[in-house]
Amino acid sequence: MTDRKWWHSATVYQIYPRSFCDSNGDGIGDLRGITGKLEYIRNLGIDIIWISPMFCSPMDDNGYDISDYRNVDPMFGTLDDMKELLARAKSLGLKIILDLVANHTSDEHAWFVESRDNPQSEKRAFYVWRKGSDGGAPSEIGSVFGGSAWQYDEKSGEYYLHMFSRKQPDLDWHNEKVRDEIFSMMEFWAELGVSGFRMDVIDMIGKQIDQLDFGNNEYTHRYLHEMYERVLGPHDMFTVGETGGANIDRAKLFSDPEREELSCVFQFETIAIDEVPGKSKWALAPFSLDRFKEIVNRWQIQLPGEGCQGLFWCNHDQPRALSRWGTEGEHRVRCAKMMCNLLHFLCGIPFVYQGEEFGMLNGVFDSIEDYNDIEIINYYNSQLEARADMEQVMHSIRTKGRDNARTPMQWDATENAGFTTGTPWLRINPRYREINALAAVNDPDSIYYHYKAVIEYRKQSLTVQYGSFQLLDSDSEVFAYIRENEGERLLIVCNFFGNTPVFSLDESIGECIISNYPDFPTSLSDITLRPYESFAVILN
Ligand code: TEU
Ligand code: CA
Repeated sequence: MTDRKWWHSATVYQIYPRSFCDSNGDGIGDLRGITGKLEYIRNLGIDIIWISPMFCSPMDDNGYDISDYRNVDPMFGTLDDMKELLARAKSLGLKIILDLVANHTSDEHAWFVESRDNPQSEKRAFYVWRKGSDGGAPSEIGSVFGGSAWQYDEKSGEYYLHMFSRKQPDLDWHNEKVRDEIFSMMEFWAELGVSGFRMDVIDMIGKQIDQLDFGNNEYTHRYLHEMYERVLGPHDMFTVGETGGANIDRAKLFSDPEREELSCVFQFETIAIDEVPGKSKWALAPFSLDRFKEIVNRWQIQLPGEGCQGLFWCNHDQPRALSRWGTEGEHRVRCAKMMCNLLHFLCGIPFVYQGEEFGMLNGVFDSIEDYNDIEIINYYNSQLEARADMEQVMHSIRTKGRDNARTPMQWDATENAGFTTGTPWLRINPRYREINALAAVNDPDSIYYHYKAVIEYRKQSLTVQYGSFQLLDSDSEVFAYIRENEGERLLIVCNFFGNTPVFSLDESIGECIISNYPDFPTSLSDITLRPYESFAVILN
């Protein structure tokens, strides 16, 4: 068993501040709004809250373009509001982690302004500037948000690199001064009581752009280890790396405790299931449970011990999993509980994205004007220009667009779902009168209480935290597995769809843990599962 750490029993809750709770009626969520809801999150059994960027930002990418790392954007409040949030969280026993967006800054960050306006300054080398090649960009690298990753600057006649929007210039991590600045900024937040970081596209920091090497290299690991020695280790921080490009071997390099880099990483293999391989996220492919099982199985078997992963169904970049791979229909509640079981009994650190705990669904938007996300808008415009089939484009956006997850949190059945007294910045899901936090808290049979029970179970179960994993060979519509630790064996069975497949195991049931139906099976031999049925039991 790996050395125990304070976060091994934890479940993390992700807050997208813009959409969480608005305290002053301007239609945008803010820090005071969060502070007022900390108790709700604590009651769910959560240990750690990850707050998506609330730093000063021109909001080109909703805060993932930071212009001042050491202050709060006025849209979200003040630094004092943040201190109050941290104090309140501490009194409730909640740890707060922030989003470290340090692959790039905003082009309005003072470093970049100086870098651009004064090519002689030290700040020039904070970013990646290159001369053009014959009449064009230095190379043909594309930005994640479409178009070239190079932006021409009239004044100096050079190009700067931006892997994301043109308002998100990439920092040059090979420059020691850049690393010093970032580490000292992290220290600033550590001293204010922050317990760790979620690290945005952290697998890209070591990139060597002239070699077309995007960061899958020794530099990335060297800089993370340096960060560990300087900040993370001394403060015993919990960290999760967004490492979209990582396979299992790389995930080990990032999260092997002995290497002293990150606590855990997010893998993106599962969320790429419903896209055509090698194409963009917008090229839709059907979900395959077999493929999903294969991926989860591989990661569950190979990673633990030498590494650790953050487990998630949803975040602010992905559509709501319940809409995406589950159901919005009559079995919505059952399905959400099944998906909760599937994920939360796995080995890793589970993450819950705001609203997931009571079954929030994808946003509902009428036309392109209703959307806000830069990735969606850029995609739409590029397709319009390319004279693509716009029906198909809108279908992709409705299915995969990031705004699906960014609609305001549905707190109650009052106007604007209790999110704001003003006009919400993004359209609220029309089903908020039925699907909201208050209704869930008032219903003992709700998704919320199912999550709470599973989260509490994990906290005291070494089998869930550290046990081995064995995928059972079951019907292709069933995801069933066993976790085992020191003689204790947990069986988790998930009927992933609305059909009634048969499940059978030559074992007998000991203690019943949780089910999404009012009863448990009495034996495991040839049981016909009910739609979306899922249970966890201890085997004799
Ligand atoms: O996302 C990184 C990333 O790879 C995304 O481009 C992701 O693939 C995409 O959103 C899927 O649609 C992080 C943040 O989570 C995201 O919100 C930011 O826009 C991005 O970095 C740039 O900071
Ligand atoms: Ca507000």
